Amino acid sequence: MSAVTIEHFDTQIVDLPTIRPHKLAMHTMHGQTLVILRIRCSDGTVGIGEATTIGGLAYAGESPESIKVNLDTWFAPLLIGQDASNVNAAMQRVDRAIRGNTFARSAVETALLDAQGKRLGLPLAELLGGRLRDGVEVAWTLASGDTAKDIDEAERMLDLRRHRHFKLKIGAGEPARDIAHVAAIKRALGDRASVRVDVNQAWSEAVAVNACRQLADAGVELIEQPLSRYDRAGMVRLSAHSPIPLMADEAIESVQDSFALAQMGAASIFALKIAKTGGPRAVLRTAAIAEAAGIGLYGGTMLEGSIGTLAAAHAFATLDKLEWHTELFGPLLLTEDILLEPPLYRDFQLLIPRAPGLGLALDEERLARFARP
Ligand code: MUC
Ligand code: MG
Repeated sequence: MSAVTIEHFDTQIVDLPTIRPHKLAMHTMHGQTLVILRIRCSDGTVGIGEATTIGGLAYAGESPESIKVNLDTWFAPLLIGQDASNVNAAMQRVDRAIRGNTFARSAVETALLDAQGKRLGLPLAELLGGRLRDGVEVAWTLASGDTAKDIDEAERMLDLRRHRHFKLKIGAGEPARDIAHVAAIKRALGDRASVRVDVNQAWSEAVAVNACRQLADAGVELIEQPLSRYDRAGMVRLSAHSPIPLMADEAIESVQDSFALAQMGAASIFALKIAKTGGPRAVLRTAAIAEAAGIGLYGGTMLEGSIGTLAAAHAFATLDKLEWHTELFGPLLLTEDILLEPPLYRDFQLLIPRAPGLGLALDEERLARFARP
């Protein structure tokens, strides 16, 4: 059998509206921008991948524009002509030639896996060893910036049986006001839902020491990335004192970061994100480190559209334990989907497709409408 080679990279930036503004500590989103990658192979298969970040350069070191330029300028020439059916060899070539750029890398790894799955007739989860669940439970983020609106939104999600875990974005305001906002929401929802908070690095250790206690008293079950991603020692001290667990998110920008954090005892839960570690295959290495260290797992998102969301879902479906569930709701924050059949959310879960590869088909007409010229 002659080798199947990688023939062409096609990249597009797509700007999609969101259902409402989404307020994080570092940025308020009024839309979301996806970078869509298609890798065409010599056997006619086309693998699809996505690289998506939040707020341009506000969240991470890659912007949609830099991702597109780097895919076109550096990743494509490195991989064109290479064996498309050996994802390990292709990603080893990337590892040897390219530093960082985990978002772009994630799109490439996803597209190569999608093509390979289509070629072999296997869904991505099966290509990664096999699914242990047919769906993953999905939390919703309340981030309208208004307490009453957030409570209404949570009630609607409970009625629809779409979400029963809520993550509240705080850190932009005064800590006392933020904590009152969280406590009011938890009081309104009671035992019908779990409430978690994401501070997105906004607090100092001195603020966080008191806030962790107050949030615990309010019934919050976990605190995500309260301190700067660089403050590992602060996270270790805070973890030792906090009555509720801390989760590392921005502090993990590579598989190596996750090892260092595990070794130090900086957090008892890790937010896994394919974009932060460089793809669905790479994110499982971070998961393995966490599992070995007794750290709980949470399936995180960079608020990707449907492609990145399904890529992550396939990977998370292969994990033994996913105690803290996922937040793979990105497509639900967008008013438009660029797939012919949007991902299926039912009974608090996102269902994992069973068709080969990612198990999705692009809606070319919709994609063309929202693609940046
Ligand atoms: C983050 O920091 O976790 C994930 C969900 C959400 O609302 O924001 C993102 C980013
Ligand atoms: Mg976070």
